[in-house]
Amino acid sequence: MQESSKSGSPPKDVERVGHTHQCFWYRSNIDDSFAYLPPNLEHLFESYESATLVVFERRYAYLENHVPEPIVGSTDQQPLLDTPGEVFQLRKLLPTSLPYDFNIHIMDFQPGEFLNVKEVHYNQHGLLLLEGQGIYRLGDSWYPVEAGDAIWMAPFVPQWYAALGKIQTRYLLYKDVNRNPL
Ligand code: UGY
Ligand code: MN
Repeated sequence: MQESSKSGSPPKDVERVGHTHQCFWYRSNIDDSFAYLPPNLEHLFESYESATLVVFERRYAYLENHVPEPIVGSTDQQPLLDTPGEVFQLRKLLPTSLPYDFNIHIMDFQPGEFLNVKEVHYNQHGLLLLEGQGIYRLGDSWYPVEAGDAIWMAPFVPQWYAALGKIQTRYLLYKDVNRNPL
């Protein structure tokens, strides 16, 4: 977003999450902040300075008796979660409870660290590499990736990452959860 700019609204029934490194958020001027807006909640993103942000929008999958709430926070304030069998550091931006039909994972790898599991799962991912560089394997293809690169991972695509270079990798990962994929 440019200095003094405002977003429009998402379409009906579309939820939204925004995450930024350098920006002033609604009620927050902390770097690395995020906001989750449930579907049909009137809002706008307003930027007083120029800012780089990533926004995910998704048509919300309603579930009877469950209502998602708006959330504003910052990555640093999210607890580190257990990652059994893995070495990367994991934080999640949204609650894991049923009202939320996706989550955003923030994953950190030190140079030389990699995913132990070659994952295959029904969930789709949208990934944005925020810091660092490494190799992403998707199926039988291997891609050198660096900060600023984005990846869409289709359901069931085999996936694996190894961090290279001299600084930590941090990536942000959309993952659909809590709904029957069929
Ligand atoms: O949670 C995940 O599916 C995550 N570990 N996947 C990934 O990093 N490609
Ligand atoms: Mn995965």
